[in-house]
Order: sequence, then C-alpha cells, then structure tokens
Amino acid sequence: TTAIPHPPWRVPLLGDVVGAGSRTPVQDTMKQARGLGPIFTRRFLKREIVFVAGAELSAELADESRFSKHLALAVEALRDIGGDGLFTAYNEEPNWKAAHDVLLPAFTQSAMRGYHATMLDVTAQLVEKWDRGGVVDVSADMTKLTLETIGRVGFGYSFESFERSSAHPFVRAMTGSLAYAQGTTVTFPLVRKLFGRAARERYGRDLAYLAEVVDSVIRSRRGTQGTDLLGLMLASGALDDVNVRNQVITFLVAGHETTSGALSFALYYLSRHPEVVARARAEIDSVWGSAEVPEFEQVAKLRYVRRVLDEALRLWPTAPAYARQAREDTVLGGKYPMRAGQWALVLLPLVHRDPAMWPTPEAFDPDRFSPVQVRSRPGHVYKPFGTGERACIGRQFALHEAMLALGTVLRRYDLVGSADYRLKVAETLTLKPEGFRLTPRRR
Ligand code: MNH
Repeated sequence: TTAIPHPPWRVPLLGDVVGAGSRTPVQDTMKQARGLGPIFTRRFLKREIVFVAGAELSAELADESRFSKHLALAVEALRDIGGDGLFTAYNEEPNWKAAHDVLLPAFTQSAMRGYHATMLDVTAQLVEKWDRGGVVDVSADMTKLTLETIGRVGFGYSFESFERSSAHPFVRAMTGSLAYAQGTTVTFPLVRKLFGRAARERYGRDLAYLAEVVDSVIRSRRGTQGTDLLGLMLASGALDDVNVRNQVITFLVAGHETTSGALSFALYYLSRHPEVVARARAEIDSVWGSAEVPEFEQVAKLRYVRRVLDEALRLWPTAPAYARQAREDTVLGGKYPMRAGQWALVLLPLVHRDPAMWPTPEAFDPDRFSPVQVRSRPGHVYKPFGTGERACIGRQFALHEAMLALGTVLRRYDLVGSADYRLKVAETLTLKPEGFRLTPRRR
C-alpha cells in the first residue's frame, strides 16, 4: 500500500490551509493538483477529502459492483432543499427507487418527443429577445431559457423569465437557499460564523416559500391529467406528497443551472472558433434545411453540434464533481486501501484533462468526439453526467434542449464576442462563465 500524496506546505494541526474557504474551490483544487498525480488528499482540521484526478482511477470508481454514489459535503448540504428527492436521496432510501421507477419513462428519448413543442416555444422567446439587438449576458439568458424550459415542460409552470426585468421571487429564494446551503460546507469555522442568525432566518423563509409555491402548483394539478413530470408523479400514486414536492424542487434546481452552464461554455468556445462555427452551420443548414423550426427528429441528427457540446462539457463539466464510496473494503488502483463506506471525490475537470486520454488536453477540439476517436479511448473516462444507477436522469432532456438552442442561435446569428474577454469561471454548485457577453447579429 502507498500513502496518498497531499499538497506541500501542510501546516501542523490545521492541515492544508491553501484552498480552504475559497470561493472557487474547483479551480483552486485544479491548480493545487499539479504535480500531485492521479490521486491526492487534502485535510483541513479534521476533515480529509480524497480527490481523484486521473482517468484510470475514475474509471475504476465507475465499477458499480465495488462502488456506489456517496452524498458528499455539498450534496448532503442540499438535503434541506431537496430532501429525499432523486438527487439528494441516500442509496438505501426506498423513495429513491420508487421515484426513479416512476420518472424513468419521462426521460427517455421518445419522451422528449412530447416536450419538443414546448422547448421550441421557449427557444422562440430567446430568439425574440436576441432579435431586439444589443449586447446580451450569455449565462443570464441561458439561465432564463433552461429554467423556463424545466418549469414549463416539467410542471406546466412559467416563471415568466423572459417577461421580467428582475428575477422571479421563486428564483431568488432558490438561488439564496442554494448559496446558504453551500456556504455551510465552507471549512473555515470563522467564515461559517459569518452566517449569523439573520441569514439563517432568511434561509428558513426561503425554504418555506419554495415549498409553498410548489405545493400550490401541485394542488392546482391534482386530479387533472398530464404527461409532464408532475402529471406522471401524481398519476402513479406511488409517491407521498412531501416526496413529490421534493422531486419538483430537485428538478427545478438540477434541471437548469447545469444545462445553462453547458450552453454558455459552448457559446463561449464557438465565439472563439470560427472554423467550428462554419462546420456546425453547414451541418445545421443541411439537416434542418430552410424549415422555420426543426422537427423533433432533426435535433439529435446534429452530430457535429453534439460534439461541440460534448467538448465544452469535457473542459468545463458544469456539475464538476461527484463522490463514490466503497461497498466493501477494497484497494483502489492496486495500492490505495479503502474501507467500506470510505469515499473519494471525482474531480471531473481534471479527469477530463488527463493527458493519457486526451492529447493537448487544454485545446478545444470537438473532433475528439468523432466516432473514430471515441472508439480509440477506453470506456468510463468521460463522465459529465455522472455514473452508474445514480447518473443523471435528465441527460436526454439536457441534450435535446441544448442542441435545439445551439442549432437555433447558430443558424440565426453571428455571435460576436468581445476580443478582450478572458474566460472567468464562476462557481456556485455548478460552473458557468461569468461576464461573458455576446452581440448576436442576424445573419
Ligand atoms: Mn443532472 C444527477 C450532471 C442536466 C436531473 N446530473 C446528475 C449527476 C451529474 C449530473 C454529474 C450525478 C451526480 C452525483 O453522482 O452525485 N445534469 C448534469 C449535467 C447536466 C444535467 C452536466 C446538463 C448539461 N440533470 C439535468 C437535467 C435534469 C437533471 C436537465 C432534469 C430535468 N441530474 C438530475 C437528477 C439527478 C441528476 C434528478 C439525480 C439522479 C439520481 O440520483 O437518481
């Protein structure tokens, strides 16, 4: 057995001070990881985290017979918000399986057919906004698009994202409670103290408000038909009221920030790579032709646009980490013993840049996802949607929504970015470009 490396400058008692309490923990850890190899550990006070940065070890952790999902730190902190909803449920909680069985049919490729018209509607709202001209804040507009899409497709509820000049109170309560919950995981006790009584009370009010809005949507829908997510859950009768509320909140949270970030990063790279735009446009023109809006089937046929999205999610997987725990005592990578229940955090931006799998890993190159190149790599090295039975249930949903939006804006606009913008990645629970603006011009 081998000791797991840790960063230099470990301070007695305190541990690895550098990086603790940071506002950009993922990017700080990425910098800190240089030279430490495929696995390393960081300790602050009594809390020690093992990070996996290498593709091979990450692929090993994908073995479902030996490992399962672990609710680490930031995810566990969301229990107040998501409760026993799919994302924050413990593996052994009966409601995970019950809800997964009810909801799986709502996320198949064929279920997406039923959501296509609503997704087109929301995309049209984005187009209407961009047609008015001027500079747009990309992450903000992508968030409007994705929140509106999950609200309307999931629950028949509109946040009127495109009609409002400031955020819907539900969105403010959601963002505020997420920020508070995430803040509680900050390792510096001093920083934690700053979250005083006022903030805690506000958090309580936000949570109560989220529940109230969702419960009123559910009440208004009881007894009615519907094939959206809420309709399925109500019709099944398999989920209790509190669980249905938890699922709705879970889908609103899990279903919008990640897709919004993915779209924003893709648009950022497109604004920097005219040759990629040219190839994507040629494909869109040939597959979609001159029809005003694409048919359902025409969306997934944008194979090159899909590679653009895949490559954006390689470099900046917007859900940047997930945790895996050992089912039984085992040895990782042939040399690192793990006791049953012990876990490691898979840090995707590092795993996705492992030079052993990805030559010139920092370069943006959608051709990495051409069939030939995909076949040349081992399995389980690209994991933006997580792994195993707790992997993302919303993957097809996100892909359809994102490819529809990318195809639509690439076909309609030249995306003029400002030449001196340097990518700045903001971290909440998810990653997104900050301050990235475009001036969409009708072609
Ligand atoms: Mn999603 C789980 C990434 C879009 C709903 N999602 C996960 C996980 C990752 C992830 C990674 C696994 C986390 C873990 O192991 O702890 N999700 C994404 C990304 C996008 C995304 C990168 C967009 C791009 N997710 C969506 C959308 C929805 C959604 C859209 C809903 C409409 N995701 C979920 C749910 C889970 C999840 C629900 C939890 C599934 C489970 O544990 O059963």
